Amino acid sequence: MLKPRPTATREIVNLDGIWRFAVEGPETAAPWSGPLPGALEAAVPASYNDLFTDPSIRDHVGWAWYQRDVWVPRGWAGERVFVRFDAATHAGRVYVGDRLVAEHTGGYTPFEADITDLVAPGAPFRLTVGVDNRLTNVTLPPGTITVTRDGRRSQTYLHDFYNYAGLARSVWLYSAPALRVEDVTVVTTIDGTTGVVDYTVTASGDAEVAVRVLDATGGEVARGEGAAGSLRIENAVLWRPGAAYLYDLVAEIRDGDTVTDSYPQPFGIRTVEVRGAEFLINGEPFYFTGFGKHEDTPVRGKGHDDAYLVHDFQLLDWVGANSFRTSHYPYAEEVLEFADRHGIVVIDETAAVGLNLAVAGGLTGQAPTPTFSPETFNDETQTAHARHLRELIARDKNHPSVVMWCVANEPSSTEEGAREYFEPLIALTRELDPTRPVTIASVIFATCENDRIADLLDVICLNRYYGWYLDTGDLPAAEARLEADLRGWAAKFGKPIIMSEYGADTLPGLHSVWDSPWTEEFQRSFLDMYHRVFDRVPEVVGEQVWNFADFQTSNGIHRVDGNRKGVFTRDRRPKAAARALRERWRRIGHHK
Ligand code: BDP
Repeated sequence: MLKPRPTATREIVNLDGIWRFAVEGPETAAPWSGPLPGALEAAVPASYNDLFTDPSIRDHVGWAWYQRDVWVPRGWAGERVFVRFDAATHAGRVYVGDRLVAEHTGGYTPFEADITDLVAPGAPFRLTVGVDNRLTNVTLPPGTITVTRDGRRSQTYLHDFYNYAGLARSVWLYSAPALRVEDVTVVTTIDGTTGVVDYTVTASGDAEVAVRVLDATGGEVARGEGAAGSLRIENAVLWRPGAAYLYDLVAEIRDGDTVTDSYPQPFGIRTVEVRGAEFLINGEPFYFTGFGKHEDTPVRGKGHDDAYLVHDFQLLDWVGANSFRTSHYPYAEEVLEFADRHGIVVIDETAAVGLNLAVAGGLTGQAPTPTFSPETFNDETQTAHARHLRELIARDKNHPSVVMWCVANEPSSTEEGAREYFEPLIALTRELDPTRPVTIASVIFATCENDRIADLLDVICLNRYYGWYLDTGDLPAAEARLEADLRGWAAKFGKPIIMSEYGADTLPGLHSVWDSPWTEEFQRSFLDMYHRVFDRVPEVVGEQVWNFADFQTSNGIHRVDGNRKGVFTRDRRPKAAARALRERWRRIGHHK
């Protein structure tokens, strides 16, 4: 699905701002048939939860409603009119006046509706959007709804971040011609000093399609006719980690000499390949440094914010990080575009986090009930998971920053049924995008001996907490375990290994002369220990600390105002470990 962009043939109106707001209740059963009741208003984009002081809103389980009036620009006569939601978490329902125009499940991918026949240029209409935050065994992420003893609905879940919901990303009204560019796919390879650009353009009907490639200065460097083809760019400037360079593929629909639709798709010329135990970008070994991140800030929850976007990338640069993982869901498209422009490498993950009932069994690794079964995660979950993969890859396939798909985080990959569940999904990922490696971030219970899916993956991503959840505070014991673990995977699979999570909760300002868990000194020593081990194991091709910043979670006795494994606090101040990472990562660069 194309991101709306203004062009000579398309216009766009941003609908962010203050919307009327109400949570579902007896008096809001049919809010689309009129103005929302009550006086609440909510900011878009933002999760609604932390905006309000009323705990029944923050912890609401079910539908919540947003509404505003929208004017259609009077110059849009003859154009198609679309309303586009960058995300509605976790499910959305859109009404124009009283009419349902779109329904979508999945809280982190966009959807849109053609509303041309329901609105008039130069006139207003009422736009109402419902968002549903309920998680079940067939949603991603999954969850369970229970009823408390006093009759309230309560949502529980197996993932370690707060179940923020709402319109956390932008909303757009845009116009496009009836006969228009609907999709663009760009795949690049390198032939000596020439960039080879294979493109496919999908139009909404029979159309005469042409493409032009513009370099970063806007100069034309290639052109082609037809909906698909291969273009050659001599002396191409490659997209490299830390040295981004973007071209635009301008897809045009023509009627004789007139361009009736035009859409610029940015892309970078680069290749990605796994060879032996190496991860290659443009044929050169790449070593990942950086973090697992979250979309999480005070007050906004998961609301996208351009100021935090810019600042987070400044901090990535300051600390010397060259990559991050979009743990544990697809991030706002603005984040990937920023990474494209600034040469940051991204591992792009679905919202499949929490497919693991063994976690509920504590550190035993034993699931109290089977994770994969008709009653738990089943065929319907798998179908939803496939849809999530399709939507993720459709949205993100053209980003040069995205170098790998992560199909899930910490599923119960050691249990019966795991292979049957994941094998088709991994195959689907490869079919949808044969150009990028595929991984899954593996849980600590999965060893190289008992894991049932690692052989299906290109890169072994390991989340490990030796010294924190296991051998708590005993770094020598943790060091031995970690090294044995890594060497086991390396010997058995011979594939590249990325430590996709390792970290220790740390309260800023807490100090000790000893390596005491929760202190700033411990976080440093913990990371130092992991780095010593990584440097001894050649198959390790990357390290992504858990987490970039502290983030909010549900209540729990092991969480102090959220998860505190951030190298930065939630308001982005560095803990002591940040400077140690900075020293190491600036020294390593892109190759260990
Ligand atoms: C891992 C999860 C991550 C958690 C982390 C932790 O992948 O989401 O936040 O552990 O416990 O299991 O800090």
